[in-house]
Amino acid sequence: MKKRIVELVVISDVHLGTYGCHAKELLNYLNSIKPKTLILNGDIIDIWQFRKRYFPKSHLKVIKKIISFASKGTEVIYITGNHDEMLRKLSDTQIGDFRLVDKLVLELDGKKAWFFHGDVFDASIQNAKWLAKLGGWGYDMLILLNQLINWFLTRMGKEKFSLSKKIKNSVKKAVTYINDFEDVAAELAVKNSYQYVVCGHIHQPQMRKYSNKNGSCFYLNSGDWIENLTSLEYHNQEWKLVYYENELMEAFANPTEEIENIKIDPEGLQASFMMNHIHAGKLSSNN
Ligand SMILES: [Mn+2]
Repeated sequence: MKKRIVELVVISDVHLGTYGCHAKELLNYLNSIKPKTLILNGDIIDIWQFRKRYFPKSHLKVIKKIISFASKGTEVIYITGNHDEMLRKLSDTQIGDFRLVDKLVLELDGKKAWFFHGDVFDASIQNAKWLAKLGGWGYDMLILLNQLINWFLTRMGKEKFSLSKKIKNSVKKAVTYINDFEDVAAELAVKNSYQYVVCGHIHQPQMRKYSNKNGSCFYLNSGDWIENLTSLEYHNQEWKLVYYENELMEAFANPTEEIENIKIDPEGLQASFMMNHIHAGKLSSNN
């Protein structure tokens, strides 16, 4: 099976370590591509909700796959999000082909592209509180409940449905918030003369042109791997919003692939984050 070579791939909001995360599908997708640069635009590992009882093998495999990309010549850039904000204390670290940053500007065929997660707008956009908990405990439980409902629905021969999408679409506030988020990001990009602004955070895949009296830009959002299963790909001077397609990508699954040789123990991972905080002398009193 031939892997697709892609210049630049952006994924965000994977939320590894939560029930809603579609790690298997993400792994199939990652196995189907060969990116020159991979941008992880925030909320990849959900450190907020980290619990040692839930971190399945498939989630570890995603981490292993990312490490394997970095060791085989893919430039991997991890941009921090709010669910992995603990990593912000380690920002601007570089280990080989792996880089950790809070934001990033790249030049793509003479055009400036601005990448950041997007939670920076939470304080300034009205109604943000409503969705600020996106990926939080309640949301994860909602996804779990939804999986249960869908299990029954499928058994009864009925179609699946998405509880959270239904809630999001019916709550006007949520729709307004998404529009506001997109406009605020795009407006800021125009102001700073960026041609592309690429965010995550709101779990709403998007690719659209924005214009105001000062100019225009393209607003892009890589979506998430909880509900939408999407990524952004830039290749041959063109952006594409890619939706996961099981028929196309599950052929890349590698069931014999073993992860035994890589030791990531969630407890140890958490401990090492703590150690880093202590070493940096930045452990705040409230966590
Ligand atoms: Mn986020």
